[in-house]
Amino acid sequence: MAGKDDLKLLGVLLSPFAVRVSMALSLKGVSYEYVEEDLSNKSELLLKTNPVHKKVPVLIHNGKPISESLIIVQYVDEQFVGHSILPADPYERSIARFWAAYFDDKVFPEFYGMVKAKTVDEREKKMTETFAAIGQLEEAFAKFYEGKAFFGGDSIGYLDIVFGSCLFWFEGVRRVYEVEIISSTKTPLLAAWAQRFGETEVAKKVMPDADKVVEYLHNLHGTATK
Ligand SMILES: N[C@@H](CCC(=O)N[C@@H](CS)C(=O)NCC(=O)O)C(=O)O
Repeated sequence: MAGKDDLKLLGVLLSPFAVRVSMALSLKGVSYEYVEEDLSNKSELLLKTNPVHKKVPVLIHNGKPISESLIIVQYVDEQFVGHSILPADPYERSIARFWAAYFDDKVFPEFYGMVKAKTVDEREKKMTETFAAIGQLEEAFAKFYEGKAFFGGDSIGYLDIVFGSCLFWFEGVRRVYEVEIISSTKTPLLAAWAQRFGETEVAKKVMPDADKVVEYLHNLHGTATK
């Protein structure tokens, strides 16, 4: 199927949501055209293909747009042969979808609130909430996935893509704020998983450099890059 398909991905370099789609396409071995958007001046194509949210990522497959990263990754899995991303078992699939939604509804908003916080107090409040949310993920790993190399089992699956797409952000935040979102002391299972994930071919190929996050954070707060 790869080769016959016209695939265009609208993204921005630092968007973990766009990184998810790149990871899914890369796991499937599908080639695509990547188009970097300027979110301060959104393209007509973005506005036309995602008129409801006007956000990246958007995957345009043979002219048909799909938006929302969790949905796009599922689409890619269903549409292309090769590496399976979602678990085959319906119950396991539901568990993976539950934790993916949890990550996007709970973990990421707290984390991003911490990144954007304008005062130390606000940052600390958001940091506490982020740690609490991440703590739940550690428990989920222990309950559903302990003993496995990845959430997907022996190889990367849906949740690995969903959580793994944010690891470069966690690393950038660690360097700038000296805060470890995932650590071997508080979240040992996730820390070991993150290490394994970072060593995979897909992470090495697709994950942006944490230096870019460091640069972004310094620009955001008007501080100098160390
Ligand atoms: N739930 C969406 C989130 C996508 C999202 O927040 N994209 C950001 C970039 S990381 C965006 O396009 N923001 C532009 C805006 O809010 O106007 C997904 O999973 O795709």
